[in-house]
Amino acid sequence: MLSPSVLKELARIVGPAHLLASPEELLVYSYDATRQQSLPSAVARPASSQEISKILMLANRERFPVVPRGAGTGMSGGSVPVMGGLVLSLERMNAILEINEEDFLAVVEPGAITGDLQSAVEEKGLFYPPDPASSRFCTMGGNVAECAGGLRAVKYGVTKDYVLGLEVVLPTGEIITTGSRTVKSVAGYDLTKLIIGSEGTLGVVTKIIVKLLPLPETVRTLAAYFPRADDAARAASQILAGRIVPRALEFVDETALRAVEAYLKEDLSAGAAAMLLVEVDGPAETTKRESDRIGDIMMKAGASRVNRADTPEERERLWKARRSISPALYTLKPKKVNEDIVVPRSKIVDILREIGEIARRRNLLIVNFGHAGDGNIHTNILIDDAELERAEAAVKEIFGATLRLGGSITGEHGIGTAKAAYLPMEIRPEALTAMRRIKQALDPNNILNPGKIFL
Ligand code: 2HG
Ligand code: ZN
Repeated sequence: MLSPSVLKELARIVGPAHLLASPEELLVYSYDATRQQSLPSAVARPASSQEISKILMLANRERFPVVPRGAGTGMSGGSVPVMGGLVLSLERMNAILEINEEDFLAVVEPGAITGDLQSAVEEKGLFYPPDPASSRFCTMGGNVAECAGGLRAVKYGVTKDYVLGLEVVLPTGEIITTGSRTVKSVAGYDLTKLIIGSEGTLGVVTKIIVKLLPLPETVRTLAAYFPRADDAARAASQILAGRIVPRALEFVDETALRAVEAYLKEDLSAGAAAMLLVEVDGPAETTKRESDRIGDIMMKAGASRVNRADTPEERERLWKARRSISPALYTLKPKKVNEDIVVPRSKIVDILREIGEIARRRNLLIVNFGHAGDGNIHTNILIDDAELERAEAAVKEIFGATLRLGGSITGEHGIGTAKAAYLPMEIRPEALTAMRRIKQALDPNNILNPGKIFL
């Protein structure tokens, strides 16, 4: 609980209109896409890094938790105020401050919607490649906090590969800048990379400088439908083994296909057991040659049909379907336990086979889809409340198999609260201690997003 005097002081800092405390408002800021829920005592909507600095100094003096929040689309509980306290919503700091065509960079505030940045730079012939499936709703600050990956990581990498520098308010209230506006900089420790993916536990990001690329000349999209899921997974590996790097290479299994078809009331796949959605970009001759080769590989691997999405409308239809899988799966069962394991790309067939065995043995509905091109599979266990214990045992087995194959338990959604219990499966005690020491050094009173990452 925040005392009346603290609430008064917070209202003075952000202005009374931007300090929310009614039950309805608190509810809106109490959950993320995990649907885990915990009510804060109040929500502040600051307009500047100076206001955030004052809030964090107050939090250290009065010892209350502060939980930074973007759009609440996170999938590991990162923005859920599990220990109550104050939610710090960055929604008002949403400006695209600069698009610099000479230096190929953009500067944004954390509340800017990722899709808005993509569109704004594309209008100028530039390209911001990271593309989370939720790009129309998620924020750049959230993307930095979790190091979001998304649909184009197979060719272009993830959020951390595009952030040149940051402005950050440290947990103790100091405002710092990290990195630079240059392509290169090795001055001191790389605090930019330390903050990216730290899930709002080491600082509040208030400005982000991102690198841009020229917008690719052409894009070609193919959708292939397979009667056997195994063949689709093998085709994904064969495309990469053929020395082609598509900008997207997505796998969708049968349950995910049926779920999204029902959700959108559309027949996409005529009953296929799996779909691959592949996209290449670059000069016209290259994309023509590559998409022809990819089409051949998929047919030889057992596809019954390969559709080329020639018009922007057809492309849009396919990507809308892909982006709708996650929301569609929420409609199948009361609980969606979603994972984002990542394995070396050569091991996709193996991990899918192991997950299939776990699903059969434990009698669970497990759906697989996602970024096969970079080995990042969204394994969703869809359950009723009564199946929770079995699902948790299955998660442990899936993580075990993932790590045995040389993978990682989270490719893009982060640890948050959802995977905190499993982090020691991947990270050795000595490394966990080093991480805790960093947290302790920057946040001695543990006020910034407590209860996350570490149990
Ligand atoms: C996606 O790629 C998101 O669609 C969500 O990362 C994944 O719901 C999921 O499991
Ligand atoms: Zn994803």
